[in-house]
Order: sequence, then C-alpha cells, then structure tokens
Amino acid sequence: MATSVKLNTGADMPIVGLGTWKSKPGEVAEAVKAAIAVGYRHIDGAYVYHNEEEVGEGIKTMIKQGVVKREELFVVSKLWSTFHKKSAVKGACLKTLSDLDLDYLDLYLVHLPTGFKPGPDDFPLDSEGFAISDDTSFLETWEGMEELVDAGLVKAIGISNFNQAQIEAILNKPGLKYKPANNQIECHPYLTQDKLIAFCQSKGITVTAYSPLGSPDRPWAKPGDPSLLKEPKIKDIAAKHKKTTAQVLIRFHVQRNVVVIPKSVNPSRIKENFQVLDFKLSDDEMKTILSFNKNYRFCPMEWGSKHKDYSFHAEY
Ligand code: NAP
Ligand code: SBI
Repeated sequence: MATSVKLNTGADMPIVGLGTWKSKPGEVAEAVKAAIAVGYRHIDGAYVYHNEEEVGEGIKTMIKQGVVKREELFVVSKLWSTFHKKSAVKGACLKTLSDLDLDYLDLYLVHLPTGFKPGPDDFPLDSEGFAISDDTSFLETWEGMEELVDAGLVKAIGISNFNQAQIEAILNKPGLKYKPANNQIECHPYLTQDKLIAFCQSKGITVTAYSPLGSPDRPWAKPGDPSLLKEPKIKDIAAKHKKTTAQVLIRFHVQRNVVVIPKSVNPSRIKENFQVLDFKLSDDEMKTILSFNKNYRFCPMEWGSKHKDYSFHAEY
C-alpha cells in the first residue's frame, strides 16, 4: 500500500498527515515534534488556526535536531477567506511563511470558495450571524494562487470545501495556468463523498479527508450528536483487526487513495493514528463502513450559507 499519493505536479504527498485545527499554541509545537518523531512527514495547517508560529517552531526544532530535512516534509497551509482579492493573496501567503519560518509551502489551498469582507475579523458577520461577502469570485483568487507558484513560494496549489461545479468552473477558466492539485473536504463514514472523490480523482485532483474521526473537539459539538468513534460496527471491525476504532477510521481513507489528516495533541494518539499501514480492511468491511453514509457534516459552516459561493447546498 502506497504511503503517499502522486500530485499532478509530480510531487508525492504523504497519505497520513497531522491536523492542527484547535491545537492550542501552547501544545501544538510538541504535537508536531511528536508526530515527526514517529514518522509523520505531512503537517496540515491554516492561517485561521492562529497557531502557525508554534507549528513552525515544532518543525524547526526537528530540522535543527537532524531528525528530518525540510525537503522530506510536506507542509500545507490555507488562504483564509478575507484574503480572496487577487492583490491580497501574496501577502497572506508571505504572512503564513513568515509565521512558519519557512521559505516555501508544499501545498497552499484556498480554504473556502467564499470570499469574506477584508478586515481584522476572520469571520465578519452581519446582524444575523452570516458571513459578509466580499466582491471577489474564486476564479480571481485562483489567479493569485497561480502567481505564488510562479514566485516559488508554493510548490503546489489546491482548494478546500469546493463542490464539483466550482471545480469545473476552475478547470474551465479561460487562461487557466495550473490545475488544482488537491481538494480538502470533510470525509468519513457519515459523509463518504463517493461522487466528489470520483470526480476529483478522474480529473487528477487528489482528495484529502478532514475531520476523519468526527471532530469530537469541534466547539459546537452537542450531546446526542452522532459519534464515529462510538459506532458499534466500526468498533467491531477494529476489534477483529486488534486495532482501535480511530485506526479503522483512518485506514478507510488510505484504501480509497484519499489523504487523511487526523488531529491530535496527545503523543500516544498521534502515534496510534500513524500505525495504519500494517493491516487491511476487507472489501466487505469497506462496504459496511461505506454503508454508514448519511451526508452528515460535523463542520457544516452555516455561517457561510448565505454566500453566493457556499458549497454545501449542492448534493456534491
Ligand atoms: P478529527 O481529526 O476528526 O478529530 C480530532 C479529535 O479527535 C480531537 O479531539 C482529538 O483529541 C481526538 N482524537 C485524535 N486521535 C484520537 C484517537 N486515536 N482516539 C480518540 N480520539 C482521538 O477532527 P478535525 O480537527 O476537525 O479534523 C482534522 C484536521 O483536518 C484539522 O485539525 C484540520 O487540520 C483539518 N480540517 C480542515 C478543514 C477545512 O475546512 N479545510 C475543516 C476541518 C478540519 P486529542 O487532540 O486530545 O487527541
Ligand atoms: C476555524 F478557525 C474556526 C471555525 C471553523 O469552522 C469550520 C471548520 C474550520 C475551517 O474552516 N477549517 C478548519 O480546519 N476548521 C474552522 C476553523
């Protein structure tokens, strides 16, 4: 089983990465160090997580200690929605690079298709709590992203939370210079994304699955919400393989050639989440896991739902 997926740039993207959303500044450097120490070579971050300085500290320490070289790491960040104007993209990328103390990113994603009013607030909201749009379209933003490749600041560019129609709009953009290399989307047994994954892979766009464990630490979690980690049939499959439920939830993506980025700040769970290449789910087990699909989102981002480019109104 491959440990990486090939991007349309020719680069290899490690199939398991460390998620860093909600990882606190005081704990994420240690998490990154623990991850690299046990073999992770892919770190997923974003400007809007407000922890990139500490992510960078963890990376820098491991490079300084000789555990890993920069070129062996695959570092991902994301352009936040208040920087969608073409003229704002480079500054946003430079801020992330400066915070991480790196001179290039391996992959930079447009975090959301929706551009928000620029300003100090990451989430400029109207009186009803909905994000205030800017006057951009993601096609303009994409041109700004293409300039980053030409400037040598990023090796590859991609998208996140884009639906099929939005991806088609990019692929059909007159004068398109670089196709997206990756689409990072919510994906797990309750949201299996069969059609969107098939579409992306048919176009040479790799897919990354976020919230693979059901994001139990999401700030809006409510008692009674569905829980992947407590799903009895997935627990049974895990017991059969003498693996944990989390390992089965992560392995599920690997067998679909989908990159997966579980978040943890706990060293033993970080190690556990990486030990997913030494067992195989049977076709029947994969079918059982796929049968849990109910198009349920742990991150529905309702605050974006009045934006013209909110992507989750579409079926896929
Ligand atoms: P997740 O990875 O599904 O779940 C993280 C939660 O699971 C944390 O509470 C973590 O706690 C716990 N956990 C980790 N390993 C575990 C294990 N082996 N057993 C039991 N619990 C475990 O959630 P996520 O953070 O939403 O998604 C992962 C990453 O995807 C993010 O961190 C971010 O990098 C990315 N993401 C991107 C987008 C986007 O819009 N592009 C949206 C959401 C997420 P501990 O930390 O205490 O271990
Ligand atoms: C944030 F920093 C704040 C809220 C929020 O909600 C949706 C999910 C998301 C996001 O857009 N990307 C993430 O990794 N998490 C997020 C991030």
